[in-house]
Amino acid sequence: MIQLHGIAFSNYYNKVKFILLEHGIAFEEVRVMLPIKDEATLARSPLGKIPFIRTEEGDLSESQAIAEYLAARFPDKAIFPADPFEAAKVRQLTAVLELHVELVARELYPQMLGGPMASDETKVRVARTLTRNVAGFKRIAKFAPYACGETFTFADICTYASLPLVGLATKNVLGRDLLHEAGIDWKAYVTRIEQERPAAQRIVADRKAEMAALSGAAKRA
Ligand SMILES: N[C@@H](CCC(=O)N[C@@H](CS)C(=O)NCC(=O)O)C(=O)O
Repeated sequence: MIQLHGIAFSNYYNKVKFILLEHGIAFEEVRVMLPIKDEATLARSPLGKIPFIRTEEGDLSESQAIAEYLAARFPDKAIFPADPFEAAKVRQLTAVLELHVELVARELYPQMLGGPMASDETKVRVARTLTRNVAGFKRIAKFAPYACGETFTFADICTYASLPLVGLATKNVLGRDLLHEAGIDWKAYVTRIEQERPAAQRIVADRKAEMAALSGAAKRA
């Protein structure tokens, strides 16, 4: 059985978990905390990042590589649309979101999570880049009501996993929700996905349980 390694508050971990749950692919979770420093785990995830999976054939990291592997291994699950152009548009939206929006906002996460404050220079640079890139994302994200249109697709799994962090981080660290300012009602989108997808409900419940466990452990320390 596929083992999913990582922790339930990671957006990329939850992206892969969402795929597995949504498509009824059997898996088990193995909790791996960050930071990853031991060589044995680094041999399995070369940059020390979660998620990574263990398969019968070996280990695999990088959530998009994992998604592509699952799609190829379980073709009957239709993880991507059958139409080549539609599938490519789903991948395009995901790449724009993850590489040009989420990865840029990621510079704000340390401060949001109670770590080091972002410098003024970082805040200005992130705000400028994100403003441009969120506008680009908005040009292709339809929210009608799903990310790529009328049908729930893989793009929604990625958008659900990553978009809220961008809204929260920009609001928390920059004092401005750059998604909201761009006209993206990400909270309504998240509510819709959680209302209708049992996989999303499980992800929220597991994330809350993990946060509660971590905050309990921090108080006891
Ligand atoms: N491109 C990677 C990103 C994964 C990633 O950045 N994971 C974070 C947690 S959300 C992580 O492991 N951070 C620890 C680190 O970078 O050292 C993927 O898609 O899997």
